[in-house]
Amino acid sequence: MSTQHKPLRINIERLSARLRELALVGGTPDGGVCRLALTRDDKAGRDLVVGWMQELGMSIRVDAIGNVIAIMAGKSDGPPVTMGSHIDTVATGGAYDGNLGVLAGLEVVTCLQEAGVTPEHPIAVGFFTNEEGARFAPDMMGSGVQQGALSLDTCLDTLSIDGKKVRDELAAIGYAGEAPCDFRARNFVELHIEQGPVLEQKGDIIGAVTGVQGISWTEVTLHGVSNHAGTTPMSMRKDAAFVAAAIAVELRQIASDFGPPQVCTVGHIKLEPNLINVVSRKAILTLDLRNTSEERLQEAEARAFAFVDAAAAREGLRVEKRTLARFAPVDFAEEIIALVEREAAVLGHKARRMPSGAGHDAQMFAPNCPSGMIFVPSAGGISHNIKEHTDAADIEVGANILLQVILKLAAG
Ligand code: HGY
Ligand code: MN
Ligand code: MN
Repeated sequence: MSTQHKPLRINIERLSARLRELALVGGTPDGGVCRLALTRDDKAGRDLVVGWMQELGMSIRVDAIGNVIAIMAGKSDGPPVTMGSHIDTVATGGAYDGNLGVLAGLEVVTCLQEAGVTPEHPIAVGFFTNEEGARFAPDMMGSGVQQGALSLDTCLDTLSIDGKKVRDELAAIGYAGEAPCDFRARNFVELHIEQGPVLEQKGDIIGAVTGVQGISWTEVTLHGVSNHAGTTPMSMRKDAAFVAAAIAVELRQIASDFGPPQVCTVGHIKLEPNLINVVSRKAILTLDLRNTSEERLQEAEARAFAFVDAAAAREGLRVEKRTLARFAPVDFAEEIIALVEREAAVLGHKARRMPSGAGHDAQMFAPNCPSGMIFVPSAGGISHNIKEHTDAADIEVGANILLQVILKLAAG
């Protein structure tokens, strides 16, 4: 690796301009971003980022689940030191969740090329299909298939919440790639917004992420009997909406009884026929349980599922449960966590060690190579919300630490 006289730094104006340009793809009138996985907007976002990868002369591989990996050659061959994240968003998304990790990776490569730096090991930047899991469950689908945690065929046959198959939507946007889903990295480092309040509340700018908490997603379908809201005595009802609401209340109680870091969310409830004067014959709801402890997560699941069965039985409902996602907690590599801390210190910042409450593509790489994440603050701790924001000054610090971490890892 050639020597440098002045330290390399990222160009925050260029990175910010690209974040703004990508945020316009799937931009919503209220200033948010809706770029759900495998939609036309996702295709447009993918095409834009692939164009930037091509401008950098990177070799690009698209695999059978639509993951895109761009590679900058090193002096030697072998698995690349890899950065990346996702560019699909939830429906009420912002400009930074996922997008920052991908575009900061391209910014790092741009800096190295401008400085004439040829790394010993190849460097890659990737974006992974359907990280959010909002349209197709589970989340981290693309990176999970690529890194061996999920089955390609099962995922390709997965139906979206709007009744479409992954394989068909992938083909429709032209990202059903030829490459096998077998990419392996030498290291994986993901820059991401925290999406929570910790860094901001503690007055820190950098998080050295220690791992990702366990995630349990379940779809519950309750079958009742529709009936007249005015004439049906309460004792005769088989009311799916009532039990769905009771489950949502119980999940809040579980989180309260367990205490942090246990979180429980009912984010989706669909009623049929969903009319003011009809007792619901059907309710479909989703349970999202998370904890940094696998043991406590299993305890929370057991209590939640027992409540679902008992509440349904009391109301005389038939119940079906379907697992949508189940990932155990993941620890990141101490060598990467420590490297993030060191490079943050060199730049004058103390990195706070902290777990991630959100799932990330990095957790899929962790079993296969030393992996880690760098967090930057989310204003107000807000994410999955159109008001998601991170100051450019904080992004600049995080991206410069990513640059230095990658320089060290790629130097071998
Ligand atoms: O749900 C999550 O944790 C991530 O946003 N996919
Ligand atoms: Mn994300
Ligand atoms: Mn997200």
